Amino acid sequence: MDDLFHPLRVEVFPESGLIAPEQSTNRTARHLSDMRGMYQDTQATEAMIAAADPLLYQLYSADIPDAVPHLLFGTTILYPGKVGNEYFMTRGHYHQVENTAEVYYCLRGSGYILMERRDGQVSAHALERGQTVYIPPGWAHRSVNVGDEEFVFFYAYPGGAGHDYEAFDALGFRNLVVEREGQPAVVPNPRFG
Ligand code: PAN
Ligand code: ZN
Repeated sequence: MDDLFHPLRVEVFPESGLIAPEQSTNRTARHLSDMRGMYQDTQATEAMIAAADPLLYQLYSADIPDAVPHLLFGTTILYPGKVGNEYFMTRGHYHQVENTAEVYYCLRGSGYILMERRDGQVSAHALERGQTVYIPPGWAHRSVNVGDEEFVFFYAYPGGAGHDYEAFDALGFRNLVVEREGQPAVVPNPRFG
């Protein structure tokens, strides 16, 4: 029963993104093989999967009921690297309950948060330690690590929001973050023609 849930305090380590105690958290790991077809360079994707199938990111979530009226929170640790010229990134999603927002607070490293709406509006914000992005309701979001160390951020969003990943199966996000002359650049996704 949700109303039997007790107040909880955990420790969030900003360098590692780990949350203690371990029994109060859940961990999810995503490898490149979980993201087939999401990077433009499918040859590089397959070669990297065959060689080592790198771990792209991990997600720690506090063990809180995923239901209204709770607030879910945790950390994402996105490792540095690229597939072809595209930086390591999360899958990205809309919340299934569109009327739900989210906050990301950067603890370490540097990245980009790509956002877009179903009507085609797009947004891209660089995010560094100490900076926060607000993801309004209705905006899909994907994070990208453009640095050479882990990109770590704390997130919080309403319980029961759910995740819609399928919206990006066909074409991906409208913007990509690629390396151009040694610098990150936000460019239009050519799959949108
Ligand atoms: C975050 C993301 C997390 C991983 O907790 O779920 O960064 O990204 P994907 O879920 O897109 O793989 C969040 O936005 N939750 O709603
Ligand atoms: Zn989200």
